[in-house]
Amino acid sequence: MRFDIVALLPGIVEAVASEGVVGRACTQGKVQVHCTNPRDFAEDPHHTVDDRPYGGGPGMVMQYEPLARAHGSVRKANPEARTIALTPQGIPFTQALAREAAKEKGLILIAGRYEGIDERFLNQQVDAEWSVGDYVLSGGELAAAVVIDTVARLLPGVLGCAESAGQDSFSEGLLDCPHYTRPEEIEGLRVPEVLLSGDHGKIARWRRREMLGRTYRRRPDLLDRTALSAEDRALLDEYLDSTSEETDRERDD
Ligand code: 9WO
Repeated sequence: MRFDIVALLPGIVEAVASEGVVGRACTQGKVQVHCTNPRDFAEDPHHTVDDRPYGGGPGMVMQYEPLARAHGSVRKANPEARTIALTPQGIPFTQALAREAAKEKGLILIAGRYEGIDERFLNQQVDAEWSVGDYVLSGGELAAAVVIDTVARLLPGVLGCAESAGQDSFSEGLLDCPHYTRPEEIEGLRVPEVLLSGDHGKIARWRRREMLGRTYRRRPDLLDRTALSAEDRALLDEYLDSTSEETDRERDD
């Protein structure tokens, strides 16, 4: 899958493409990440890409033409790609959206800067706007990096079997269970005995119960969208009977 990123600070995105899971996927040829700087498509001597907002107000706005020329250039190299602008005004980028995006031949990601992108570019050249959270970053590059990492992990062969197992919980709309590793005890804190039992059925049941309970306590909104089986309901009831809200809240504070 080819990702093209139109960004004024490509180094932020290139860092993601050269390290870890995405870096390995690029080395293996499973993923291609190409950055294009709209400043290279500004035709004035100063390579201007922004200007003052009509109507007044603080800051600068990214101009239509350098973005459109850069976009036109990457579309030639990634013709079947959808074009996504990363903005605080976008629809929430979720695991479900990432799964859909992983089916695409390619993605063109527009990472703006300054106070915004000329609305005419968003209306004319962009298929969708995505937000990675309800906050304003200094630019869209970090958001583009989040999208690339999340989508790349879902592509066939990018993650090993063991790694991809970890995808399951969120793909079901649940938070993950707690994880522990050696030593068995540290500062008087022990690993839950069930995880040392070797009873894989009990361990799976414990993990499922923790996933359901933590999701209920920390992200009830996710549970609202998840149909629970009778077994899940029973596990959730067990969790709620055996833990106090305060304990969970303390963990979250
Ligand atoms: C800047 C700003 C400052 C004060 C009040 C409102 C404001 N909005 C913006 C703004 O949207 N700036 C953007 C910078 C222009 C597009 C790229 N930038 C950006 C993208 N900031 N944050 C994001 C982003 C993208 C995806 N998900 C979350 C945030």
